Amino acid sequence: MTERVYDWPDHYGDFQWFIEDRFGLFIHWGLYALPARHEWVMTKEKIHPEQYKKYMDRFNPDLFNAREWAVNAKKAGMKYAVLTTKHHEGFAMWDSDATDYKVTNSPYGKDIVREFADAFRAEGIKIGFYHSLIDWHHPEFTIDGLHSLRENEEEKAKKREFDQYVQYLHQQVHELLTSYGKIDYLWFDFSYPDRDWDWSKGKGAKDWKAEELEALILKLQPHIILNNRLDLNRGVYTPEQYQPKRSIKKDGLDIVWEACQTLNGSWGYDRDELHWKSPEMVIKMLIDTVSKNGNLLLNIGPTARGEWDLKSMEIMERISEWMKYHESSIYGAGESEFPSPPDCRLTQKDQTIYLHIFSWPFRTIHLSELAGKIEYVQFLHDHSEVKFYEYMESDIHHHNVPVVEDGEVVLEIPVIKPDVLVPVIEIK
Ligand code: H79
Repeated sequence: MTERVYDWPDHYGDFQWFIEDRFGLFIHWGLYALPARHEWVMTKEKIHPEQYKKYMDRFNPDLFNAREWAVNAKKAGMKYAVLTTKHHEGFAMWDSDATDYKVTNSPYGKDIVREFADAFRAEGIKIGFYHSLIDWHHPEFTIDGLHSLRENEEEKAKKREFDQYVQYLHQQVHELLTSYGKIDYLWFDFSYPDRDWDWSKGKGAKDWKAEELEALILKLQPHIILNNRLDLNRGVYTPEQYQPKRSIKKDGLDIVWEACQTLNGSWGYDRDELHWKSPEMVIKMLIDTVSKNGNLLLNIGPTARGEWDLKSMEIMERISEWMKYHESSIYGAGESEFPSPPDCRLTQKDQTIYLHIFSWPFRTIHLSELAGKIEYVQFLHDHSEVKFYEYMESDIHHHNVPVVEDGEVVLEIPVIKPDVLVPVIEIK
């Protein structure tokens, strides 16, 4: 594979495991699982923190089994998992000393972050924490254009000491990085400084005291990986519900990046959401991401009883089936140095190329720039041989008009598409 040099701060930890693993599980779980209509419900419906508390009083996921989640994630080939320790609603999913607004004060009573970290670590899955910078519950979080739930005159007029919130934010991060063992990835969400957003006033690195926070984090967990949402122009670039057109570079260096994607458009469990992606589409998104040298962080929003709903489970099962046969085209693989044929995606690992066929063509696939370089070709799912040619019989019969161009290799594929969601051909 082409040697890559990455844009990555010297003082940050090792990201090699991250670009090797490629596939992670995002879990959005919090009080918003109870209203079950999008994790932004508090702001969308302008629910005052006092009213929203009714969900904390009823939070009791009786069917939650962290080990089951971890086993499912592992089966689907996910190598790391990122749990919402606190979303914008402000509710702590662990036994935080900084607040009473926490899971251990709900009827459930147990520390979910601990159950998550222990169970996933036991399955060999790396541990990531999502933590919201935004907080709709904390009384000193000043109102700006994004936080419309408090946009009545009385709430706006209240004097707030944002510094107190920032101290709280730093304290909670300190707790998370000192009470749950080795944390591999910290995922902040999100900055919205004035220059980028249409909201009346934003918040960015200065507001969060991000430099200070980052220094604290790296002192506590020197190897940790950070995403880029502290507004410091470093860390893992995390496009949201968007597949970039190609691999991403900065000053000629590759960027470490990760697409975060939902199964149905909502991050939190959303009972009535209809925009479900098909299993095939989700698998194609994973492939597309790796072919552009990125990771995929795929989200599930568990229910208020602590389960993954049937539709999510069905997609996860189809991913598991696919990954069982095709994981070698994902792990450790990245963008190929060769051009992809139409309706396909290439990934590459050292000298091996993986051809992912998104739309099944009739009989042949033409590969550019590979003549003389190929020794053996096979399908991944059954290791059946794929014959290849660097010229065609028809070259001779058809008036000497060449149908294979210089440097091209022609793969002879079956008329019938193999019975896997996305067939992959391994080219050595
Ligand atoms: O945690 C997930 C989201 O809740 C959070 N980031 C992911 C990982 C996030 N969601 N949206 N945003 C960040 C950007 C803001 C989008 C908005 Fe809207 C558009 C806010 C108001 C309009 C989406 C649609 C949320 C409410 C309505």
